[in-house]
Amino acid sequence: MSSLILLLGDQCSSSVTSLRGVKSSDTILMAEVNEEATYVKHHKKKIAFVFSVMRHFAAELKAKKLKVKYIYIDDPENSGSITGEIQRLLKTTKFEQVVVTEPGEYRLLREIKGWQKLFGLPVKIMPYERFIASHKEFETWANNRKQLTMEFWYRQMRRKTNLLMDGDKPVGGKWNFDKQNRKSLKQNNELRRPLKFETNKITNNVLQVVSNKFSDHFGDLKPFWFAVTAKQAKKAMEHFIKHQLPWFGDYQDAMLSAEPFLFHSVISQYINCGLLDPLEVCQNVEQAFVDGHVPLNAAEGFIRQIIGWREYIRGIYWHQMPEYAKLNVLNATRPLPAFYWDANTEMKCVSDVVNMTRAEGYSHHIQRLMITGNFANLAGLDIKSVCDWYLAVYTDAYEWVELPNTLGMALYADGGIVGTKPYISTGSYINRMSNYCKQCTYNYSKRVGQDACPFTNLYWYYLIRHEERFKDNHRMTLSYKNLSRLSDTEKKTNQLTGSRLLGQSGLRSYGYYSSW
Ligand code: FAD
Ligand code: DLZ
Ligand code: SF4
Repeated sequence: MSSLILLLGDQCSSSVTSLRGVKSSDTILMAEVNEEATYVKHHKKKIAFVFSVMRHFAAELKAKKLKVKYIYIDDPENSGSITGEIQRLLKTTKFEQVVVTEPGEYRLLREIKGWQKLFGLPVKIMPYERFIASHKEFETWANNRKQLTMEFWYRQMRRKTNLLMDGDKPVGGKWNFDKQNRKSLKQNNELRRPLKFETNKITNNVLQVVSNKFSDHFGDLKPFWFAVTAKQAKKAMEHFIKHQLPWFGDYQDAMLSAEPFLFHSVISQYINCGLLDPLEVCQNVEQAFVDGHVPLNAAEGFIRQIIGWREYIRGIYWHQMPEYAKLNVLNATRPLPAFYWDANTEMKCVSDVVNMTRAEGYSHHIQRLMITGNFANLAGLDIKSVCDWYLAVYTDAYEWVELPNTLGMALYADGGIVGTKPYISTGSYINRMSNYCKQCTYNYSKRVGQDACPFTNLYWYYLIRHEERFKDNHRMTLSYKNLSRLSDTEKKTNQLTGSRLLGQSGLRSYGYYSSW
């Protein structure tokens, strides 16, 4: 007898565990379903990307003479859910067992755990092995410590992978070269862009169906230029290593108006859906350093993002779920303003990031963290709405990676599990790292008054209203020392300006500072 192997949209890799030992008598089920495309209303480009990757991968499996049952989103019989599609197949074909590699999201794992009973068949859940560390390895590391500091996890991963190691010492004598990685960019620096691909017939069909079926979702569908096969994704990675990686470290935190990509790799969507292997990417980056093509600060900085941050974030998700998703230690409840969708705000930094997010389903890390995330945290926006926004709008977003980054890193709603202090800043930081402020009606250096910058103003009120929680945090000593210089009258004026600014941000009707 044979197995029904379910392959999810973010498992499009021939090394995925559920395909190990696949027999010609097995059936591989791949299904485009409404439930996965709409549990948050994903960006049109993300749906098109996932469907196109799925269709291309199904074709590769068929070319290997494997039996693939592929369900299209516009199939009139489509039940709309993964569970429904398995049930439909079980009605017509007998299988000995269902095999699936563990999914990346808790909600789906919970559903899968109910299948054995529902289908009356053994369900084998295989581990997802395209990470460097297993769940057990992270658990063991996390259970032994009070503070889950990424830097220490990263060192463990460096030792494990032997990347940029010289025996048991880090190459260059230091684990981390981040201090060199904070340069700002001028508009006239020569910028390299990610490798773009022409669409083929398969992708054009997907674009048509997504345009018809998901027209009310956020985001522009075209131009669509993503890699949709492992071969193309490899080319995109090689292009990045050759043309952008040498400057990745230097300009990692820089932001430029209308320039979403700068020297970033734009490969997270490829890694997350299975087209690229994270360890192989890092090995290629290390080789570029060994060959003298890229400096150490760039290679180390990039490798840290993947074997450090990416692995750490995934570890935190599975270590903390399901309680993690409900955390809201700062009681942030203000509704998400409309400008997160329509970019209609005077804040140039925010409108620029929302516009590029709409156009590309992408913005880079510092834009996610220090623009849209920073504002959400400072303004006390509702945690779930903000997390759902991030999950919907980025082509690389899956809950395992989106949630700890948003709820934990950007919003501090987990009370310091991911970050020991909130990632907040005034407009001065944004001005230093970008060219947004020069084009803005607000003045980044002004805390109060007619042209006060919302970031600069709200930063101080954030310190005031969360004083009890943060005043003894040694990483915030300087901020609280500065706050102590403000008189009560100055604090009051700060609040009045803040009320007006929140009003301009579309938040006035939800209450003034006094309601915090
Ligand atoms: P680069 O800047 O070129 O970095 C290289 C790679 O490192 C990325 O491709 C990615 O695989 C990895 N990486 C870097 N930082 C992180 C991180 N903090 N967590 C996990 N991986 C990381 N990343 C996602 O993949 N999906 C998400 O849904 C997501 N949501 C985020 C939400 C917020 C609020 C924040 C602050 C960050 C989020 N990130 C997310 C992390 C990071 O912003 C993206 O991985 C990165 O911007 C992707 O662009 P890139 O491929 O050009 O990355
Ligand atoms: C993201 C996504 C989308 C948009 N559509 C599908 C789909 O139709 N079928 C499918 O198998 N997977 C899809 N995915 C990826 C899943 O949402 C992903 O597997 C889960 O979120 C677990 O990470
Ligand atoms: Fe953003 Fe303030 Fe700068 Fe305007 S002045 S771009 S709102 S940081």
